[in-house]
Amino acid sequence: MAAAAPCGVAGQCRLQLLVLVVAAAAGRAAAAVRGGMLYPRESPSRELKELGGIWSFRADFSPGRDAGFEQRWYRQPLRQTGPVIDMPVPASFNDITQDPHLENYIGWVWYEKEVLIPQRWLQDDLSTRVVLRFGSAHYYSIVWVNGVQVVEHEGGHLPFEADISRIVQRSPGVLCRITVALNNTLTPHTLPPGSIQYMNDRTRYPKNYFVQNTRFDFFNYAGIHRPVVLYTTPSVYIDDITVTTTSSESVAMVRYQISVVGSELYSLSLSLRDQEGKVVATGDGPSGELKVPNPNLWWPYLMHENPGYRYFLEVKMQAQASGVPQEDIYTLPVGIRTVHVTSTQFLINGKPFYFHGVNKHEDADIRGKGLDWALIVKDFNLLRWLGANSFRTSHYPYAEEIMDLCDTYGIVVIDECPGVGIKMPESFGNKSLQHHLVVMEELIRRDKNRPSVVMWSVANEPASELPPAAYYFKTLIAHTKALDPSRPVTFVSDTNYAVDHGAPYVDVICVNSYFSWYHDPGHLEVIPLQLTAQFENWYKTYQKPIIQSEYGADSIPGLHSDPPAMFSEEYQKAMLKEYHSVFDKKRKEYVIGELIWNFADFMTDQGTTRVLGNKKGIFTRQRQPKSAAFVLRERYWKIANESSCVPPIINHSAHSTSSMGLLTT
Ligand code: BDP
Repeated sequence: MAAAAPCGVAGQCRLQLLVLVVAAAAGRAAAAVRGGMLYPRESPSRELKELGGIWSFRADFSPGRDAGFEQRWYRQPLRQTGPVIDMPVPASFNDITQDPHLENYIGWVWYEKEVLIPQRWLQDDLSTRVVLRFGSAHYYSIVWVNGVQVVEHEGGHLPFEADISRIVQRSPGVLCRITVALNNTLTPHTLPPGSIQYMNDRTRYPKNYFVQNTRFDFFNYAGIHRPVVLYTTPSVYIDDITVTTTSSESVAMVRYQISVVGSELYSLSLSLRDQEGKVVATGDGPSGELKVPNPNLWWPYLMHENPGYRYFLEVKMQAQASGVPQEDIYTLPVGIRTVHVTSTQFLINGKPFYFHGVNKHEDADIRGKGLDWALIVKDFNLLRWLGANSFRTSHYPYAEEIMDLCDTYGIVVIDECPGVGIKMPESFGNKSLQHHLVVMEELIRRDKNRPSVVMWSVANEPASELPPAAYYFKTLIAHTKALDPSRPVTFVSDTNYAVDHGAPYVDVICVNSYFSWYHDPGHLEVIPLQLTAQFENWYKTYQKPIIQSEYGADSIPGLHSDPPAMFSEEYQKAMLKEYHSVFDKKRKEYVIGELIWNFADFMTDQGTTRVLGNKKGIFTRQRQPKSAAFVLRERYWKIANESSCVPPIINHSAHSTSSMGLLTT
């Protein structure tokens, strides 16, 4: 990815100007995360205002990319410091205009929105708390409200927020100006890592030319990617809720822990309602257990006729703040389910679960990685059409709105953090590790209560053959387990089983392989031998269950060749069939899942192996099926039918959308 020159001085200086802010901030961010990050939900005590739509936008093309800071663009409306363009939120900014410089821009961009705060939020002096929350922004964000800095956050893909009550209460009735400065520069210590390379050979590159190098295979889209909201709570409020569940046949226990901020003097009462609204258990106090007789368990899609069953835990807090009574109510959906791993199986509610699913990306035309409801619902319809019961959030946490639908539909998730492309030795040092620990804290804080999340993945294809990977993964996985003892932990490896320093610490072996594609291209006949050896070697070494976490082949839709040749639809299908025959043998033993790479074609950096992106999708980027989608559909429904514990859940009657409707009710 190339960009305009950042400054007219020596290379080292330019590097500092662009990268230092992010690098310094990365160092600062290495503290444990504090407080909760409950998804903003309306309740009798909480209001919500969405700030999506058109924001003002400017990319800072100044030589050092630092004009915005030098001229303090946050102190006045953005339009007063230079030209602005309209920018949709949520969306990546890269593909919105026709300007290739913006598409490939690296450095600081500025967003701004002016909002009117409802008068009633400001009336009763500080008893209403006003919070500004970003679902995610990529990569490094600094936010000001009315020119006052309110929050700084490192990392895309995860939410952050700021209490802005005091600032907005200072000037009731006037527009409140939200300014965001966002930097997409990646360093060896960010997640994902990257590096800026200056091209100093003046015979080959223009003055001040630089590129950003990454070691991952998707376009580094940037922007405000997820919803921005303002929400209220009382000044004494429910800050966090943690729920874990256990169950036997006839009774389940829902263990809870609640934190309240703003006062020491409060009372808490809880009621757990079923889907009919009937109260099935009650409790009180900041921690305890709720006993649920004859529970409806949360089951994965296709494992039960009523998958994704969720109860609703209503938490009510009452307190006095400066003599004024305060009440806060938050309702958390709760799925009751257990997860266990044995040396050969993955058990959900005590029953063997086989992952037949996909790897995805948040990626689409125009909006890049921006949240898009139409796309989200379409993707869930395709997943269920396919008979997929699971996916991995390759290679970063997905939007909370997506995770909600996984909980609702019973789509099982391997929740991956943005630890992708960790290849440079310096990315295994302490600085990177500290940041990685914080990112896991943020991810677990966000997703810990989600029944769909059955395993954490701390990384994808790191250079785990490097000796420092041993300490790195030992520490990272131990930290993750300490934060959440209820879920297994993995990372996804493409390293040889004999030299992988991280594998000893995982609960499940997740392995990627591209036999007949990156290895022995064109030779489908090698797959059975090589894949069998892959499984046997890993199992012999670790006696842990194995998921084939990626396998795939690019195909250009409409390109045909018989006998199958690479990039044709026939080749993608033939590759699938070869892999499947081995899976079918090994799933009787210890292989517990298969996740195709990839659900849909997606955008990448330009390169000689990419044709407008990665084409390993079984759907196109526009979500039309390639031939391989039908092969996989046939297979997934067959597996589901074989292993289903309840007979008539599957109507396998091909293509009608109405049959799909029946399946999901
Ligand atoms: C795997 C990576 C994935 C790539 C895929 C590919 O995990 O991100 O997109 O290869 O090359 O190694 O298609």
